[in-house]
Amino acid sequence: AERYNPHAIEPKWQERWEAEGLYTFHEDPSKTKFYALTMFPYPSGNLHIGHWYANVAPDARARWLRMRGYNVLFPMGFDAFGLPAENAAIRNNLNPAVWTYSNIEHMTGQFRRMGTMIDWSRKFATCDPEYYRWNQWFFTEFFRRGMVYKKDGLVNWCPKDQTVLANEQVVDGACERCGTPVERRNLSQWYMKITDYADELLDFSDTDMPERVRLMQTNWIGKSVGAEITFDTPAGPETVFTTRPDTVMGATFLVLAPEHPKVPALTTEGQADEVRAYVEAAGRKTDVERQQDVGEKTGVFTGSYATHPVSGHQIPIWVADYVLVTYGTGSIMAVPSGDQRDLDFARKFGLEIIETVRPGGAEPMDVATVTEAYAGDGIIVNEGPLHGMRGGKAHISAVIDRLAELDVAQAKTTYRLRDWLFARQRYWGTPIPIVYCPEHGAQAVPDDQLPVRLPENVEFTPTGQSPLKLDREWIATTCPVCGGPAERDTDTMDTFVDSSWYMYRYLSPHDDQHPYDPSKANLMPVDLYTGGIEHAILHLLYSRFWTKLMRDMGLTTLNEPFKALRNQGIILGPDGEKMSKSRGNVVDPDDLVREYGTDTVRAYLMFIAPWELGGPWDPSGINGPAKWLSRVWALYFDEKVPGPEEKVTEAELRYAVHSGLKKVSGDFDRLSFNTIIASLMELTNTLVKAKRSPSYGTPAWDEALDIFNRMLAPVVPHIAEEIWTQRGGAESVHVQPWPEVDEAAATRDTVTVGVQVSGKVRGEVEISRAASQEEALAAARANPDVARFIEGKTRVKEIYVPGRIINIVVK
Ligand code: ANZ
Repeated sequence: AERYNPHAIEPKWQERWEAEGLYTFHEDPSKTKFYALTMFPYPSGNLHIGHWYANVAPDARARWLRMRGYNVLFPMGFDAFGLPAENAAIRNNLNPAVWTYSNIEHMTGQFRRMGTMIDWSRKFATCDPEYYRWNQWFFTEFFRRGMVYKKDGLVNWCPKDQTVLANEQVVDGACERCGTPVERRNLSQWYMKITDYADELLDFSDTDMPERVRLMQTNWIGKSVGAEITFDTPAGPETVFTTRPDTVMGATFLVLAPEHPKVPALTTEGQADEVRAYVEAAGRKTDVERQQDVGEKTGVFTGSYATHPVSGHQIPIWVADYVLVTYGTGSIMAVPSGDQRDLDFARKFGLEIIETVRPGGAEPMDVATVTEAYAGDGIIVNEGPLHGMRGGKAHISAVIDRLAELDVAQAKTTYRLRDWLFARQRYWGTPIPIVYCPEHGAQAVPDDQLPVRLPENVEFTPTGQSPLKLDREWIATTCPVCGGPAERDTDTMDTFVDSSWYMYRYLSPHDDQHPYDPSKANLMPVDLYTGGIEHAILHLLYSRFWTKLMRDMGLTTLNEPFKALRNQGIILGPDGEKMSKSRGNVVDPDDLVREYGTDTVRAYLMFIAPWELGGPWDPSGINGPAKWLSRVWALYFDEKVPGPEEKVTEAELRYAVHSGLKKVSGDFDRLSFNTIIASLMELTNTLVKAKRSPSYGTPAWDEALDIFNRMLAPVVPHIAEEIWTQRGGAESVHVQPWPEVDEAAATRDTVTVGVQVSGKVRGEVEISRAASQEEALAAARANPDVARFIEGKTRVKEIYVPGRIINIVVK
């Protein structure tokens, strides 16, 4: 027989599947829909091994669900706006659109060679005007509803990419994309009111997300329940935010962030030089450096004092960079006995320490020597209005009520989350559909003028300044209110806008009346969304937010776009490091496909590691799956080869097949892909043995080949299809039902059965519950206790009552 040659069969099947529209999704009310979605790639030029890793296993699972009778929607597109296209354009002096669309073309070909069941009729790129038109439509709707607004403020600026960044795009003080330290600039920018949804975004009850993702989003939103307390200072009243108003009696000084606007007014002449030098030095540090707990606390006294609102004592006002201007009110009441940072600071600068909350039964705090602040629960020990009340984070509401009666504090909830700054000073994005009229101010571009298209004939400047700024012809327009001359906004939208709602677009990718056809709403939510953990905050938070906006506009009834989310791990280079061109440890999937074929690469990527963990690439490891598929091929197509006889019984074969099937189904359900491949390999071994056993050629053997063929289909679709067809399958294996588990055959529990010879009990045998009559009798005859009584006699009748008794009648 022919040897397994993936290169002969894989392109053939890929073409045929496509020509026959095998994977085109059609709505079918008789089936349950399943929307499986993998995060769409950026069209950087090539699919790398990470894309394969992220896509192959979800594809196998989508195929499995389809065989199980679900109507599976499995689309793909391209997240096509963004800086790399623009940078490439500047380098090579070619339009970003040309670069982007040629990359999309190439990567679509690569996806096809991956042999996925993607429905390509739904493909789109977010840089298509037919797509970004709806970004603009959403923008104008939000603008009318007051959900987007423009405001001046300190923003993050990347000097390399020459654009502002959202807070979410600043990682450790540097640009998420290029790693350049981010500067602060005062600019007028567009924001989206994500903070209106902060509380709702903390509620995950309608979306099943991994704990880690929920935690990251929760921390990002950073809800703090506490109070505001106002202190009188020489520069006017100063309000602080505190989560521990119960410790107010222990507040022995105030601390202002170096950028706090009251700092100059509070600085006395004698302290002026020192304060100025300190503020300047702080400006050179990033927020992260400033918040790190390591290192000595630094700070400087302003020379002024505030009045404690309860005790009336004068307490010093300091400036220190561990207080951030961007959080709360930019100032704190410092409580050294309750907060470690404040204690370290007080110790260093010799400031007063007053015990506040004492745990039950404990000795009073020795404020002269204490080095550890007490942040837990207890009793408030200070003389005054809070004396004897319970203190600690869980007990602040009674304290706030008490302090509110005295007009000292009021309840306040603070969030770390800021509104989403989503304007970018770059070219390759969705133009913001706003025009500025000298008479009527900022006006949304009317619907019938959308899309506002990006101009195509533009000059790119090497400084990276947006060509939109230079294109006077494009900028000049008319006011939708008065028709007089007006100018277009030259900013473009953050690309995270594009990915915030793209999952809806796949439902009706060519709709030119709506962002998506409302009659397809029943196809949402995405039942399983898969992608990298790097999107835990940005993309996922924004898309959850967007769905809530759409819900409040009546465009969906859903609270969440994703019913469930799962993250895959990362495939590292053989050196255990992240793959990168500069390290030279990159594995190219195209090379692997050329050498081994797609099915082998697919199987290896599922086998290499637990999918959610990932791990280093082992170059020799791929030989395992390659050999496996050759054995599978030989199993079906080679003649029965002579060799040592094996003893796989029909019952054992059926047990192996059905228990394996049951295990693989469970593993698909749990997304445990590596164990699926392991089970299939193990089952192959049993089948190879069975081929040289008495079970060969029996009904159990035929059943095994049929079931195993279907089990292969989701994982290695090409070889499975070839086997299926050569075995006479008329329709594709990929439209066959997933086999049913025969529960009885899948359980190995054995029974002990008594054996009678001519009515007298002579012994007992242990056999499988699923054993056939033939197998049960064979076991009985082989039992030495029984054999003695039948030796040399003629067996006239043999009866097996399954699971109960065997009777052999002899003469
Ligand atoms: C007094 C106090 C006593 C505090 C105590 C804590 C413990 P979270 O939970 O993160 O919201 N804080 C407030 N604004 C700040 C700023 N701009 N920069 C740095 N720290 C700031 O933290 C809230 C607590 O962090 C607030 O409660 C405040 O210190 C500090 F035993 O006030 B606390």
